[in-house]
Amino acid sequence: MKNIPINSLFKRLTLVLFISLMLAPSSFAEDGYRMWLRYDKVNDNELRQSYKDQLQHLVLETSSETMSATKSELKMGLGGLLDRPIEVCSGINSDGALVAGTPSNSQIISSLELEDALKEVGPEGFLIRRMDHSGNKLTVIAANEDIGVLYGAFHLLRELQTEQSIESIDVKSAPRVRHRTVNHWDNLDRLVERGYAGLSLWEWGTLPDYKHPRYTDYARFNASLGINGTAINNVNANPEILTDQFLEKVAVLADIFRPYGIQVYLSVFFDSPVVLGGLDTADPLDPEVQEFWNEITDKVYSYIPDFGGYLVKADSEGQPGPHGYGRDHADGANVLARALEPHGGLVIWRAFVYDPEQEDRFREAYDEFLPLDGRFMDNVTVQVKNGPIDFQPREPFSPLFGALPNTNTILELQITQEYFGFNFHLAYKGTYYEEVLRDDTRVKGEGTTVGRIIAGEVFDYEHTGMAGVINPGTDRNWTGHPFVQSSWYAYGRMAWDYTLGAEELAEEWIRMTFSNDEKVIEPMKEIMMESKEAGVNYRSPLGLTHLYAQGHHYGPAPWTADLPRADWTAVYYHQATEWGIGYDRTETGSNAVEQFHPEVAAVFGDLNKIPDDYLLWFHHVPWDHPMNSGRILWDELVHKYYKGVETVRWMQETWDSLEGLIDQERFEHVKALLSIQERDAVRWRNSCVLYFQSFSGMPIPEEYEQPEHDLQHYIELENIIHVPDPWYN
Ligand code: GCW
Repeated sequence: MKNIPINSLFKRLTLVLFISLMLAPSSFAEDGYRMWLRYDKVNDNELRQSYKDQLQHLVLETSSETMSATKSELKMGLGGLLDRPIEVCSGINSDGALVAGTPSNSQIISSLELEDALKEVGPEGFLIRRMDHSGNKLTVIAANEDIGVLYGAFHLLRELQTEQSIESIDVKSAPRVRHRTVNHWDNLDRLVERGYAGLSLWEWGTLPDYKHPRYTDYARFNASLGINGTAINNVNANPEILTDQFLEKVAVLADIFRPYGIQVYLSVFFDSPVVLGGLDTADPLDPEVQEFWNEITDKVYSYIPDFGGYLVKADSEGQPGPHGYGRDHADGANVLARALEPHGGLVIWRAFVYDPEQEDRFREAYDEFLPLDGRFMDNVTVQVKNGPIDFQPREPFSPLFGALPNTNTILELQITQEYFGFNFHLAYKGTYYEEVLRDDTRVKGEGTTVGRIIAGEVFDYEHTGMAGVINPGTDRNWTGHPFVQSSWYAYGRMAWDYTLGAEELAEEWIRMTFSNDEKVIEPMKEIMMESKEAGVNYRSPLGLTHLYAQGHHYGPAPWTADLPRADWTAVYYHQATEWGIGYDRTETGSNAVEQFHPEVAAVFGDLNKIPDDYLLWFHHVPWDHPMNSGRILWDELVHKYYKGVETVRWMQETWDSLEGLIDQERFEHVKALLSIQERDAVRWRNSCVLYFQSFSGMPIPEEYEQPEHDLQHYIELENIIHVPDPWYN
């Protein structure tokens, strides 16, 4: 080796090191694992300094499990955001203390005379304030219970993550509904029904011994939104979940979630008394069946003392239920409710039912549940899916909201993208949730929104709540498509406060998950806000619905006709003929419109009043029906389908403008997914337009790009390519 002077060798090595650092992938590759709790350093130096001055040390006087979780979150969050470790002290040293606690666990908090304000926030709410204390300026997070302190800590961290001034912060926050749950459709073999993000999070094989760190992170993400319950297994339930083998494992998950205020619920199989108990019936009125449920429930509580309760899908899509024994849903729910009652547990009974005998699937849930109002025990709540058919990209609100004054009723929403392009398409559902929550049922006059009903502001519900069907799995970013995280986020925040808007939540999420740079926020927010409607337009505009290929629910198949059940076909939903299209749910048809309050029915039922978005949900109209735009129905339909594709192309261009402004990993991931989405949107559009054209016989106006292939090509495509990833076929 040549004799190189040490100085020059050092320079060369430094250069090599510098170049390799520039070229090497960052050791902090942004893979999305941290979701919205990234806690990266606040970029704005001045703001960071002001946070540092105001939050110099942390005072936390106790160490319950929840307070320890609070402490570790604040240490991690503030350490990252302020780029320096935060000192934890037992008392106030100087200006700039952050004091967190309850009047009973903190002497400082109890000396601050916050009792009156705390009375207003209940067991889970919190206050955040800047206050003076013996000449020192403090930031205070105060609550009645430890869990409120944890929620307050997440709130304060969010203020910093979104770069808000906390100089004169004054927050009073309490959840508007009691049960803010997420539902997993995870099977015990770890496949996730409608999952699209890998295998189930729950490693049954290594539980109860190995506590995967992911379980704690999962709890943190949920708690940061105020989620307080999780049903961890599929509603198409495997009875085995109630065996000791599984309960021992579930108990470990419950232990991990408990400090984060999250109760575990289990989905149960209605015929468990037969399958597990060896009885020859699961008749809910049989005393032996009652005894079975009492005993097994006592056992569940011996493993999990704060167990939340049972979630049940019964007499629905092949699941057994009380109807099999000549009983009704109330009988079925009450046998479980009686078993849970001594333990304070809840039955969450789903209203997702439909019957092949029923002429119009739309009507079924309402027709079955309405006569049962008032017959469910107090510790039962009926979980109503939105909308009345399923989780379609657009549905009118379910008429059950407002129709059950004497039955606790909660709203079920879908976060996983079963009908929105799986993990391949970008579809922020915050706008969808906002629509539903603000829909006006009119049952007690104007402003009787779905949100107010499920919050118990209209009827005296004891168990209020919302449930979100989430899909996280073993994918590093939890949700498959990075933007599914945003729907989870919006859902959780709206479950806490149904009055929050989709747009402000989109912005919060972007700031926390991607960047506080306005150059990122505005375009990304626009993409998110347009994305749901784009999905509606290229799949099923103007109130069309359920045009999916059967089974997987991904690609288009409006031609699906021959299936064992009519209500599984697409032709059942669109009813296209040479004369026209749409499902007549007015008096001349199934009259499902009568299930709504008369003021709502008067709008949905009237061709002149119904908004375009719902037209074909309720009316069968001719192809030349005049629309609000001045176009005839056929032209409007074509226009919407093309608009859907155009919006996706606009989303692609807008996304491209973000290159260099966000991390390259997620930039490229989403860019690739958007190109899949564009390809699929074109396929949807062409399939539907060509298929409906075979009835209308009308042309696709010349100004539009004409479909590349004929209808037959798209029909055959259904048999070749179901979904981009054969895993989901
Ligand atoms: O939309 C349908 C889904 C099923 C699901 C069902 C339900 C869990 O296609 O996969 O089953 O809804 O909500 O029970």
